[in-house]
Amino acid sequence: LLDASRFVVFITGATSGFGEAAARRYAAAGGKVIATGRRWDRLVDLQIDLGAENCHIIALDVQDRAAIEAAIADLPPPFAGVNIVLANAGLALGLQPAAEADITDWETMIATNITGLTYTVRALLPGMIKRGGGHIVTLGSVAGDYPYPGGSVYGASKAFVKQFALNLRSDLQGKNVRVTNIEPGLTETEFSLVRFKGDEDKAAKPYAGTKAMNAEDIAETIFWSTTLPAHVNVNRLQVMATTQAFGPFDIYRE
Ligand code: NDP
Ligand code: 8X3
Repeated sequence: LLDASRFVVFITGATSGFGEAAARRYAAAGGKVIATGRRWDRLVDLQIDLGAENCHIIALDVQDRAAIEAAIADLPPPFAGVNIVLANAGLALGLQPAAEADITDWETMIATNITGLTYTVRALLPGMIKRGGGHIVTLGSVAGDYPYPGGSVYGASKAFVKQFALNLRSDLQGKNVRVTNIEPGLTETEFSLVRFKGDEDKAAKPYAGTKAMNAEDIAETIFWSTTLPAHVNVNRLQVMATTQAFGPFDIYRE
């Protein structure tokens, strides 16, 4: 396995859920973490927990390409040699049928999950190649593999992430840069609270009476995929709670 104390990990969406849990996991293994997100207070708390020598924080909205590029150009020496990118920042908004969905929700999901993710990867890739290699981990979803009612743009954005990750592998042939798309199912984070815009009752329903995965489960999966020997590349990894499986096709009847 690779020595995680040599990892320098750039994480988008480190203020909550998978991104925060991954920051803690990598730091616990001796890696250096660049934690980013919009909520500065949370980044400060994370840095206090992990120590400034292990965790560099940057307030960043992934929709802002200039801010991403500036942040990456300005990384202090111990954090400048990024060799793992965790392109994780993302969200679902709403669960209405397509014809009733809020178009601005669609715009935000596209701007974050698709455009922001491509900005992040594009900005970090040349340096990583120049330094001799690394690993890009993208956060897809089972929603990018299987359709579900109300999942229109969210699921499509995650299908984009999956195909983007696979296409990256083609372009990175011979460059020593691995690419992994992690595709989780039901996981209890702030994801549902964001999807239902702060409505705690609605947000709790997907997890009620069942055992979902938690952020640490996915952080461990991410971490594991990056510690595998350098000649091994996990292309895609679908991870579900044991309690989550598949339903029948929906047949319309008169
Ligand atoms: P959380 O809501 O707990 O965390 C989302 C993170 O994304 C936050 O840190 C948030 O930070 C960040 N984020 C959102 N918008 C932006 C933005 N414009 N710029 C920068 N950061 C942003 O959710 P999860 O941890 O569950 O989700 C992480 C990823 O995993 C997402 O891409 C999600 O789609 C995906 N996923 C989640 C699943 C689940 O069931 N939980 C399952 C499959 C995939 P801040 O608001 O501070 O900017
Ligand atoms: C998050 C999982 O099923 O709510 O990507 O879309 S789901």
